[in-house]
Amino acid sequence: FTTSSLDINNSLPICNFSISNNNTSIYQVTINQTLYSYDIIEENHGKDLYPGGHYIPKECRTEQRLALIICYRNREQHLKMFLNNIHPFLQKQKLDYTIFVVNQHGNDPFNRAALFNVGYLEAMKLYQYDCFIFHDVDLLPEDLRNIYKCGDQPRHMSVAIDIFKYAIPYSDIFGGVTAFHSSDILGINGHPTVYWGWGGEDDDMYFRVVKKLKKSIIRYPIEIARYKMIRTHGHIAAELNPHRFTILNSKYDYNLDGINTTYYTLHNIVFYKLFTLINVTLPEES
Ligand code: NGS
Repeated sequence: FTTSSLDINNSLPICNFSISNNNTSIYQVTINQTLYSYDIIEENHGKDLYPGGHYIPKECRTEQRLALIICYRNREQHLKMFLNNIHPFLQKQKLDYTIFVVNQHGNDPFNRAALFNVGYLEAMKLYQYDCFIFHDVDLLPEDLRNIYKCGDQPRHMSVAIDIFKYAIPYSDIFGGVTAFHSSDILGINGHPTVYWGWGGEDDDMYFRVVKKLKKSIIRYPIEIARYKMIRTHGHIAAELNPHRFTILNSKYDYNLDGINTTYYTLHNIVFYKLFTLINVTLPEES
C-alpha cells in the first residue's frame, strides 16, 4: 500500500491568508519600480515556480486555481516591473496561480477585451481554472488584503489608483483589474470583441454583468483596493475608439458577440519561467 500524492495533499490545511485588524500597516506593499532583467526577477521570485509562471503553495491546499490574464503589446518594461511585484504579492497570499500574457501582433488598434477572451480560452485548455483575474499590465496592488480570489459576484479590484488620487472616477467603473469566477464568464459570454482602440469595453463588461448575468459587482473597501499605475518609459496610450459610445449604447445581443465569436490566429504559446506567453493575431478590425 502506498499513499498517493493526492492523499498527502488532502491532509494539508486549507491555505488561508489571515488578516488581523490590529496593525494594518503590515499589509502595505512598497512597489519596486527598478527595471530588472528577467534573469534577476527569476532569481528573486522564480525559484518555486513551475514552467509558465505557475505557483502552487507547498504548505497548504488551495481552494481555487487562479489564472491571471494580462493583455499586452510592446510594453516590456512595464511587464518586467509587473512580474517583479506581482509574483511575491500572490505568493504571500498563498494562491495557486498562473500568469498569462496575451500578446497582440499586427498593426490593428489594440483590442484589450478580445485578448482577455483569448486568455480565457487558451488557459482553460491547459488547466481547469476556477478564477480569472483580467489585469492591465501597468497596475500594481499596494495592499496584501486585496485578495486575488473570486467569489459569487464579479469583483472590480482596481478601485483606488494613485494617479486618480485614490478616488473612484465614477461609480460604475469596471476597468483596470476585474475578477470573475469562471462560471460567471460563461454566463456573460465573456468580453466583447468589437471594441478596437481605447475605451468602452470595460463599461460593456459592466452592462454584461448587470443586464445579462443579473448580478451586481462588488469591491473591496477603498483603503484596501489600492493600486499604483506605472506611467514611465515613454508609454503611448492606445488610440481612442471613435465608435465606443455607439456600440455601448446599441443594446446589441451579448449572445452574438463574445467568447463564442473570438477568432484569432494562435502563433505559439511559450512557457517561460515567469509567465505563459500567448502570441496571437486578431482578425482585422471590421
Ligand atoms: C470611460 C471609458 C472607460 C474607461 C474610463 C476610465 O469614459 O473605458 O473612462 O478611464 N468609457 C468610454 O470611453 C465609453 S481612465 O480614467 O482610467 O483613463 O475605463
